[in-house]
Amino acid sequence: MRVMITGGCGFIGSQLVREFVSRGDRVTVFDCLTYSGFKEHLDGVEAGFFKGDLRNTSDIVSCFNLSHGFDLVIHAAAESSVDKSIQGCQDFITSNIQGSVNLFEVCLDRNVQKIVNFGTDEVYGHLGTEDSSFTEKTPINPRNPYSASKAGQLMFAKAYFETHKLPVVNVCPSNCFGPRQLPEKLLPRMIYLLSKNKELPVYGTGKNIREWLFVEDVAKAVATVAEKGVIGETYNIGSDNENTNLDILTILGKVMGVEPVFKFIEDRKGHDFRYSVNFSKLKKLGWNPSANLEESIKTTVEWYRNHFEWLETNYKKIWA
Ligand code: TDX
Repeated sequence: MRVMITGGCGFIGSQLVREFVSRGDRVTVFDCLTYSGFKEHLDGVEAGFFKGDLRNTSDIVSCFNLSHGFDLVIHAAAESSVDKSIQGCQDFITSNIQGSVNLFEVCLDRNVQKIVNFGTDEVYGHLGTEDSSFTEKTPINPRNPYSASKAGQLMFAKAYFETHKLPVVNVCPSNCFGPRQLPEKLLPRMIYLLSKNKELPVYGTGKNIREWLFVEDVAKAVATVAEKGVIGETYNIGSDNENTNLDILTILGKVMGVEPVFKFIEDRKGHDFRYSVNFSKLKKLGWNPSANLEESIKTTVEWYRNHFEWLETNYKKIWA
């Protein structure tokens, strides 16, 4: 199959590229190499590359022309940092909403068979400790600029499916972690600081809960959805590994052999308390998460130890 993966030089995107290449697909990466895109994430991977920006429809059209079209498009490109979106959200609106709509238009025009569109669990808002997990029927209720932009993207996908019969299937994964994630996110940031024996800046009380999902499981879930997902539907992707931030950092410290020292700092504005996803709909397609939490954190730490220069350079750029 001819597969286009947007954001294929990013953290999740590059894992998707490895997954689909290993399945024998002909993959073309479309990426505009912002601060979160790295061509070296694809070293040794047999995939085509097109440098383009989803905000320019002409770039998307050129990519389609060069590759003589695509059967499947996986749309993983996104501005994805909640903290960054709180500082300013113009890029989130132009990339996640306008860029996605541009892509949908070209997919319609060029008769793509299927599009897997990335949402996120946080489009559903947040939960209290006792609430039941988000299902695909939970109303969309974003609470920060990033999740509002992803909710917009999801809404447009749904509207294009209803109005134009866009063959789109949506996925909403929980918090992903693994090799190649930028240290703007919790785990790689803390891997860096623990390596340097520094205190860990924890927002608020550290009692916020996330459902931790290994990136290799996400890629396999997307492959399942690409193959069997029903057009027009949304599938949550989760792991059942719910942990408070303090608990996940304690596990991380144990894996790294360092006792974490927490420094409780000012809370994130509008900090979502808990994300938890019910992914029984995806299980019915035959996918189950297979990663063991501690083992996959070990694999992740190992990768960062072997790529410490990359981690340090990006840590300094992001948290300067
Ligand atoms: O330095 C930190 N200290 C801290 O306490 C950072 C970076 C984070 N945190 C907390 C905030 C959250 O409760 O850790 C938790 C995880 O934070 P992030 O890694 O920023 O992720 P989150 O805000 O949960 O959003 C993520 O999950 C859904 C991703 O950023 C999104 O891209 C994804 O869609």
